[in-house]
Amino acid sequence: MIRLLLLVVLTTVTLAACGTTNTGGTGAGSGTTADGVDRARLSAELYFFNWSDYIEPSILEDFEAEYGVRVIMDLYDANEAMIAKIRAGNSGYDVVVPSDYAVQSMVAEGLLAPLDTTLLTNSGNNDPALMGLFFDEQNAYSMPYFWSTTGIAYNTTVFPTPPTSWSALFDPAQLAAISGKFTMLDDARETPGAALIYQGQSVNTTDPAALAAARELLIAQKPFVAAYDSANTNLKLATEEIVIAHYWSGGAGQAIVGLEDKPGNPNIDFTIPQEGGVIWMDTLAIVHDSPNQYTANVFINYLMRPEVAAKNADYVLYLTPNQAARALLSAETQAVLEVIEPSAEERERLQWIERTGESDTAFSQLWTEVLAE
Ligand code: N2P
Repeated sequence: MIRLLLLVVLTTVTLAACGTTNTGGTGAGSGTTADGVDRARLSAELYFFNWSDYIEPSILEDFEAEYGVRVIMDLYDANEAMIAKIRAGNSGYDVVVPSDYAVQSMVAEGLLAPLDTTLLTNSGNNDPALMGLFFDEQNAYSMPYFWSTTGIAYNTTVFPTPPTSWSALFDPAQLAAISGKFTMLDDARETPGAALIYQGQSVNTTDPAALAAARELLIAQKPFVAAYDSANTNLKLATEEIVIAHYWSGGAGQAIVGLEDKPGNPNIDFTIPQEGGVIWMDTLAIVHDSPNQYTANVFINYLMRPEVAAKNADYVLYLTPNQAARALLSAETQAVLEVIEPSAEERERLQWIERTGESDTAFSQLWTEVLAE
């Protein structure tokens, strides 16, 4: 009985306290609403620099309808291109989507602003196993957005048995048959990385001999490559302009299902070769000289709402780190995830790309040399 009474008293006190807090929060002078957002502090516009095919288009309209903030989005297809613009200063961008190693580089160069964790009330929806990763252990600068792997996407009518080795893309004897019918990513870390993995090296080695061997392999491959392309591999696979590609698993998912403006093709599949592949995490981060940091935090928090993250993942088809969103995914997405989510056995063969030193010079130099050949 005493216990029960105590419970009643405690409940009453708690409710009273909540009431006071709520009244205070929405009180005079402040534009704060029940969601904790102070409308008076929001900017009219927010500039979002994102990878292509990487957000469900109506999400930006929904955000504008709810908060009155117009989001202007520009696209990029490589971390290095994005970083170069931010490094130059006054880019005008507020929110960017750097991958793991790019977060490391941008933090080291002072290119990111710390997040305001008091505004990121939805961050607890993320899988704890995908928070605090090596590139930002406190998530002081970045929130997980999508993750996936890099391996080989292929057309099952041309490859009834899945390619098991990167030799499918690097062995000259196998390349003749697919000459002009395959693409490699246009990426200073991923593409040398695939060559290094094929040669049994770490994707992060800066050993000059290993890098020279990777460069030679890429140069020998180049006459057979249809294009270095990170933007339209999904489309080219779906239309069967190419039959195999060095690609991201989520992009393969997009090639299967299609996007708003790109068709799908059920014959596309994805595999991690026996030598291994890359695992990566793309993140939401705020540019150091963003004039709209409050709005940027509100936008990042919005994208971490379970129903928004689920809508996004249903379209984008990469793997969402948002645990609360997973149960909300469509049956079609769940089926595609079976194809693109690495198995436990595949996970053991995956490597993270890490920052190797100032500006990753060894890799940018190697990649420039390959492109110049
Ligand atoms: C969007 C895919 C970007 C993934 N096209 C690269 N980490």
